[in-house]
Amino acid sequence: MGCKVMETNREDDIISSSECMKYNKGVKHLCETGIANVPKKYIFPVSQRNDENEVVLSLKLPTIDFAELQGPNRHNVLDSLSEACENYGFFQVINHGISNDTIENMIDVSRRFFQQPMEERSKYMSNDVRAPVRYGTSFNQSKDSVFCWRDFLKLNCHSMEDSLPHWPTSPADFRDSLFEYTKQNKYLFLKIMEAIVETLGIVQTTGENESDENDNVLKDFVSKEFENGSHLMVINCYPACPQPELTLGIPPHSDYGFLTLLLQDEVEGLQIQHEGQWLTVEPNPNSFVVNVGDHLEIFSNGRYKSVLHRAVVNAERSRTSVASLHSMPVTNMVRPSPTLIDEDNPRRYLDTDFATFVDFISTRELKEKDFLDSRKC
Ligand SMILES: O=C(O)CCC(=O)C(=O)O
Repeated sequence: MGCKVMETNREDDIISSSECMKYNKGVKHLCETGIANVPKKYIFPVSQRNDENEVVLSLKLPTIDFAELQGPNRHNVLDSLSEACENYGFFQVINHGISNDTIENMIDVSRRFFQQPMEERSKYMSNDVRAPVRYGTSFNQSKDSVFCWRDFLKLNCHSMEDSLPHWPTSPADFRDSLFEYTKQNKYLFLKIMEAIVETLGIVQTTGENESDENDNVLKDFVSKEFENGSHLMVINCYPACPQPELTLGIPPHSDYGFLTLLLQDEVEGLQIQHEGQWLTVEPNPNSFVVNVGDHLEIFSNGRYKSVLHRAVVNAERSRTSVASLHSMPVTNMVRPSPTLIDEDNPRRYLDTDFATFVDFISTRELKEKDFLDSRKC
């Protein structure tokens, strides 16, 4: 995996190839070798760090009660959903119907995966961004000049028949826990998408009194577009860091898909950019943090915004999060919905497909919303 030898005259800045190898094994491995300071490779320029002197405010995200969304109060919840997607690009979903056991098992088995010896974890190391399972570190380790303080396991989850045989078999309960979680996560995504499509008003429904019929029209639309959609799970491990103020767990980025459903443990770390300020999202047990991805921004012709977010690390506790990124099938073209384009609202984005995105990330160090910016008309 690539690791740049810095072109500099200062000897102490030259990163030897053996050090590169060490960094490519990830931060978990680095911590296991025992370190007191953050190596240079992980030190972000001051302008990109979490400013120690700035008071970072906590944010309670807009809350969407999934149970209420299914009941007579749906109309009001849809208003809140639409407002959250427009103004924050983020919301949290409570009463989502995924059992505590499924969620606890998911976090627990993720932690246990990363606690295994390096030989077990490294079986899944790969340079290939299309690999069905990929263990790695940083954001994009073959391109990043500064590494971030994160290891990850990325798993393809669609289709399940094709993906599951590639998933790790250790810990022994890994596949079963993931299978259950993935199934329920996909169902939740489809139901939230039905609500989002309804808020966008892009599906011709028949009027409020014929709600069963409306339900079916929405379900059919969402199932046709997303049932066979891509589903990538990213299990993130952010080990405790001796000098957290010098580095980041993940640098500012937006997600490529329609929606990301994020499950996080009780350790704080996620920050979102809101009105030019970084705000820390307070973890809320048993809820999902959901964010608008680039594809939904394109599909909604810019009405809903994919928002920059990042993760910071801390000196005391390791943090685990599980991001599930959902979109249309990888062979589909994503484009602004024709119903959202007219003279007053011209098309704002070019058509884009998954292959274009993969080419984009494979050829450069991805920064902030570079990809989406490249798709603007
Ligand atoms: O761990 C987090 O809170 C954020 C994860 C994330 O942004 C990602 O996996 O893309």
